[in-house]
Amino acid sequence: MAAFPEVEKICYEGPDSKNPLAFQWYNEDEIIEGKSMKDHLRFSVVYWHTFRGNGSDPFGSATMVRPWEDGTDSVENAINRAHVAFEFMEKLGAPFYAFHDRDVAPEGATLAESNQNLDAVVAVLKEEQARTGIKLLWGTANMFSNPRFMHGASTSCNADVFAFAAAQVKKALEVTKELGGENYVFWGGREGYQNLFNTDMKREFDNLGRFMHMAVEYADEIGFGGTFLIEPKPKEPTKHQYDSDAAACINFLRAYGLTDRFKLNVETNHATLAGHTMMHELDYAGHQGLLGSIDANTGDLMLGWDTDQFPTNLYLTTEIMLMLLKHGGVAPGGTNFDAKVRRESFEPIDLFHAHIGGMDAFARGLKIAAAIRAAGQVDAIVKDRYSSWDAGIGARIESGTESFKSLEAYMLEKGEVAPNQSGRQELLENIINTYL
Ligand code: XLS
Ligand code: NI
Ligand code: NI
Repeated sequence: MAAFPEVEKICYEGPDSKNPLAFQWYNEDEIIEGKSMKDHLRFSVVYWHTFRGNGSDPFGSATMVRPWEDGTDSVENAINRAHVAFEFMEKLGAPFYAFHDRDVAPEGATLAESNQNLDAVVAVLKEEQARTGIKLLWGTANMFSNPRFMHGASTSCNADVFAFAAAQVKKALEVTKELGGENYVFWGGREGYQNLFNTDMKREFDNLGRFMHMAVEYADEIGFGGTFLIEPKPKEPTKHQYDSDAAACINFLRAYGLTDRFKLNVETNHATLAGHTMMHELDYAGHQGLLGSIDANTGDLMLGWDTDQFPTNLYLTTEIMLMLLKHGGVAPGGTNFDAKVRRESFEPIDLFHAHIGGMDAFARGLKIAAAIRAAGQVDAIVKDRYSSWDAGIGARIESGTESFKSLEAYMLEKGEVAPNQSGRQELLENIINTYL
């Protein structure tokens, strides 16, 4: 029985369409900068928010109406839900999805039972992937919900918890490989601290590094060749999370010798929680060659927490797409909607409205970004701004032939610097607005 009987396959109808169950901008075969929109964007649906989110918040209980749920935490219910998930993704036309181990299958009383439950559902996911052609963007292990992870997973003060986490990631890697997952994500939800008086930070970092090396070792052993991704987030649920932003993650990867196997999965709401823009985080990860994938969502200016709203702001999606195009695209990562419908949007149809809006906002951002790049106005202003480095003293400094001594001699002779030029910020902002 169909879970969404009133919804047909969502199609592209163009900007003039008034049909809320159609795309106005996402035209998957349209070619932009030599590549289809589908390949540029690589949209992915998340299992946790979309199929497990129940609308509860710290102040109130579940609101979501999900008629296919039987109210139990059984494997049978999980299998039925997997069919619903694929019906949804197929109708939406999303080429990828992502999940945590505990999203798709119930945790059992023991690790062995949890693994068995997972295997039962993974068999169904595999069939559904084969039936629909939908692929796994990434797998991950939930090492933050169960109370055993109260002090962290690989950074726990309890060595047994490290061992449990290792066993859980081992299984999650096997499952990700079995399903042809293209990446594997670590979001260190509780890898951080609440208080430094009780924390041996150095030991926790060393154990985090050790854990990541074990993951790489095991991936090699089973032949999982996907990219490992660390997802930066500064806080929530911990007060300070070790993977706080792109720069902190990259420093960790360098310090522990992991940059050849790891990249970053950058999320908008996490960037803003860290006091950065998404554009900043993408440019930072990108210029370090470590931009792996994005979690597409947005926060709320009035709420200082991870609200994980669907992205609809064209200015934001334009900035993101400018960065993705600049840094060579997002593949083998994707645009993963780590976003949830509001608890007041409790009907199943709202899941379609949310994803259609997010996909259209990104498709439009892609077109706008490509138009800005094609016109070349912005690039020309940036190029001109740095032109002092293209010849003369700038070129000599960059080629490595100058020193403090030679620069002193140059400046003593010249007496004062060449006059500065305007940064043209307002002009650039005006130019961007002409494309929106
Ligand atoms: C939570 C994170 C999480 C990761 C996957 O804030 O965004 O959903 O994406 O563990
Ligand atoms: Ni998040
Ligand atoms: Ni995320």
